[in-house]
This record gives sequence, C-alpha cells and structure tokens, in this order.
Amino acid sequence: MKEFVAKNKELIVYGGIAVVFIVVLIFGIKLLKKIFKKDASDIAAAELNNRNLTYNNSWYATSVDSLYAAMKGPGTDEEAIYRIIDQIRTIDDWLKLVALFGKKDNETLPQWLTSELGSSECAKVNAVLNPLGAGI
Ligand SMILES: [Ca+2]
Repeated sequence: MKEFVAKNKELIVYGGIAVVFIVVLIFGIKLLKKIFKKDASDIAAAELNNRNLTYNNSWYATSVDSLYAAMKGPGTDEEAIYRIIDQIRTIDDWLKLVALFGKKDNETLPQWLTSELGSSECAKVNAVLNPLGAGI
C-alpha cells in the first residue's frame, strides 16, 4: 500500500483535487439554482399591471394578512379565504395578492392555498381564478 501511494502520489493528489472540484461544482450549481429560481411571487410581481387593479393598496395588504391568518396554524378558515377570493375581479388583483404575499414560512400564496384546501375547495378558488387566466 505504501509503495502504491509513493508510486502514484501525483495521481492521488490530482485525482483528489478533481473529485473535490467536481463536488464543489455540483453543490455550487445547485445553490445558484436555488438562489436564482423564480417562485410564484416573483413571477406575479413581474407580470403585475398596476393599472388593472380593482382596489386601493390597503385592500391588498389587509387581504394578504387575512389570508395568512385564515391559513396559518392548525385548521383553515375556508370562508375567510372565499370572502377574499370572491372579491377578485382582474388577473392583476390576483397577481398583486400573490406578489404581496411573497413567501411566508417559505411558501407562496398558491402553495399555501393548495396545501390548506382540499380539492373541492381548490375548485371553488379556481372557479374565480380560471376565467381570469390563473389558477392554483
Ligand atoms: Ca392551517
């Protein structure tokens, strides 16, 4: 073994460097992808047309707080969610909510809604969103 190491010192050193380089490269690419990956709130913010909003800014801020309050913690206040969703009139009302919601506990508004609501409840939300060209 000692003899093998002595004879192949260069090979072992360069091989080791190559392995470390490849591992760093793989993890580096994964990390960069994570950092630059756009989530639903980034996309909504980019697509949002502020001239096509139905309400004033405070309505969106209040609605985002109410939606979060309806979903966080145990259980879900579905009626509170529907009350807000039913007031959405334009695609931009929805995009504004998604953009403003951002990420809470690392999840976007569509992610929160789909994890809190059952499929028939998601269908109620989509009944409002789908005609506008959106959905969860
Ligand atoms: Ca909940």
